[in-house]
Amino acid sequence: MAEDAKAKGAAPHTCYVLSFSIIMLSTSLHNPNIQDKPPFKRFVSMNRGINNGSDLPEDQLRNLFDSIKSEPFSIPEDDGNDLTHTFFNPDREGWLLKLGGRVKTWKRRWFILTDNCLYYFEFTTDKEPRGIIPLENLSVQKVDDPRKPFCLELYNLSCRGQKIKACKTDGNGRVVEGKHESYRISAANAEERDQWIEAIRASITRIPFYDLVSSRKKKIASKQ
Ligand code: 4IP
Repeated sequence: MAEDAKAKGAAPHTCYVLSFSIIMLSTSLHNPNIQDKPPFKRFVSMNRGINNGSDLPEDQLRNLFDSIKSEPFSIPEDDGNDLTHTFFNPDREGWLLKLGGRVKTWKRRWFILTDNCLYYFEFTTDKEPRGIIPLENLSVQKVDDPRKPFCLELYNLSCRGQKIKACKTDGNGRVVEGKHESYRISAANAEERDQWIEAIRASITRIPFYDLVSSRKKKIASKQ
């Protein structure tokens, strides 16, 4: 679907952001616990300006919306588990404090670790995550922070100083790229911090699907 956008001339980062809004849409449309299904207009406003400041053609968004509505988005090679079930059987979930990317404010967020991603929500009952951090290529470590105790940090060892690939919803409900060079997160106590680190590490190393995708990407890159 995002490939379709790429074929139609959208920038790579547009496809990336669009992929996240597709995941969010699929979750809201097909999660049986969510009664209030987003209308097409809401999907349009979520994607406002994602194509280098302009909008993607409405008919393209309409096709995506209709297609996701008729069938939930699912990960190929996934053994039948579509994203409808993503949040029902997480590897770990709980409240954590997260430091902002540019503006350094600590926010209490409900984190869900599943499918090699960290999702965070404002409230446990929210239908859409506020942010999604794919853990592929990331590392996690314990870190001392002068402002908060029991911190851990997510970072990209090979690209220190560059932004981590992630997406979030901004104040206007639009999906935008994350602005973090690292994510600093504080747990309630040392035990919880260590359990989160362990769960995140296990998730990073466990999912063969991501290894498959990265080996495919390498193969394609080596052919170019
Ligand atoms: C915001 O600070 C929140 O901390 C955001 O967290 C954070 O986005 C913003 O980072 C930061 O500016 P204020 O609410 O005080 O403005 P949340 O989205 O959980 O509310 P992240 O990317 O951490 O989600 P920047 O990088 O957008 O400034």
